[in-house]
Amino acid sequence: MRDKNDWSLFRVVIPAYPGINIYSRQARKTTALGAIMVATVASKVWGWRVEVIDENNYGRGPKDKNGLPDHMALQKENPAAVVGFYCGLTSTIERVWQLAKFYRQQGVATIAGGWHTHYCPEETLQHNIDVVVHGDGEIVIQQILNALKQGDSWEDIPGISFMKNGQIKFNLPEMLENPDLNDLPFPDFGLLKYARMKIYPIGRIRGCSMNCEFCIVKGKPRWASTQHLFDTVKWLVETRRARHFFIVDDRSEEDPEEGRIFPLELVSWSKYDGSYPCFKPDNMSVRELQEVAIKLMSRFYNPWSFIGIPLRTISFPIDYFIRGRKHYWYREVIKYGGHLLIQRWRKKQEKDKFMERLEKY
Ligand code: B12
Ligand code: SF4
Repeated sequence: MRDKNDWSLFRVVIPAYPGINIYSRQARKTTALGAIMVATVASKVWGWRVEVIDENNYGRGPKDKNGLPDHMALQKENPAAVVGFYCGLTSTIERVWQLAKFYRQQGVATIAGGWHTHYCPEETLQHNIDVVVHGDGEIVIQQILNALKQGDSWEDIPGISFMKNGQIKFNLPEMLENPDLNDLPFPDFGLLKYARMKIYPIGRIRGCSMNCEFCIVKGKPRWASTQHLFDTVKWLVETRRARHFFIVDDRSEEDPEEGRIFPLELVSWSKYDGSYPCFKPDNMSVRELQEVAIKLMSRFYNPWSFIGIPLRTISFPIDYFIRGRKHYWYREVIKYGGHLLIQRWRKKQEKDKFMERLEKY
């Protein structure tokens, strides 16, 4: 059997945002699902090791003088034979070009995928990128890696652009969209290196039927089953103790059959005990749906805090002054106060006939 170290490394890079923005803090706890999906599928190709570097979520790895990942050090530590760039956001493209130049100088093959490159293959290929992937990358990445390993030509790989004899070549997009999203593997966030994962991006629906002229998102709407999404969540909870999820879907309405995803986006999985629905079934009334929000809030604002108030008041001076510990005794007051407010809100809602009128309408 061949030594594992003979296997080539495919590094997927999620480029840094150009500056601090409102997503910067969240980005340090999450990552880009598209890059992880491509890496997950690539990691199942024999002969390839895979890692993902998310420049926006990069804690302990080697850094350059600007505080960004030091790719020279990364190459010394673990040389990549192929690097793939996530190009979903135009704002990060200049960073991709900068990195592609560096990797090209190192003799590394470069691949780019994502909405920006899909629309601008020519521009991308002029910036040290060897191949542009159009559309979903899961199927085509296996073909590209196999071709690179065996030294085969890319002529027969569908849905990619590349340069040949100074001319751009565009292969017809036979597989721009994955035929069945239920076939996709669960995203493997374990491939992410030097990152801290708190919020797990997951998705069920791709494409959009609305065709707004200003929008980059195109393609026939397609979706995995809600069961597939739940299975993904379950697997992430069981394997990675995931607690918080972010559903990246643009338009959940695209799937009329399985209904709209309701509060899963807002609820931490640890609080979910199966006693309320995460999907709005057709037979659920608006009032029942409204009750879901109350149930959720009741997890935090509960009547038991009433007992906690005197207990915390007694233990506070001991903990704070003697044991020198921080003590949030006032939380119990907030929890109980919140509980009283929820009760008032519930009573008000019970009298409110608007919901029934809305239902009839
Ligand atoms: C979730 C999301 C976010 C999240 C996370 C972003 C992230 N990096 O994942 C957050 C909330 C942070 C976000 C922020 C922003 N977003 Co946003 N976001 C999305 C959204 C809705 C889904 C992305 C997603 O996860 N899709 C699911 C995955 C599986 O698909 P994918 O990413 O396309 O990846 C597949 C392929 O593209 C390809 N692929 C991708 N990378 C690679 C790499 C390789 C090597 C290969 C082979 C293939 C490949 O294969 C993947 C798997 O099939 C998209 C819309 C959309 N539907 O794509 C907008 C979208 C990407 N966002 C957009 C924008 C504009 C922004 C903001 C700039 C908004 C703003 N004004 O603040 C900010 C970015 C801030 C910044 N600093 O630049 C635009 C991008 C347009 C553009 N040309 O830049 C989009 C397309 C929305 C739109 N309707 O126009 N966004
Ligand atoms: S994703 Fe939103 S903005 Fe883009 S085409 Fe669909 S509905 Fe329009």
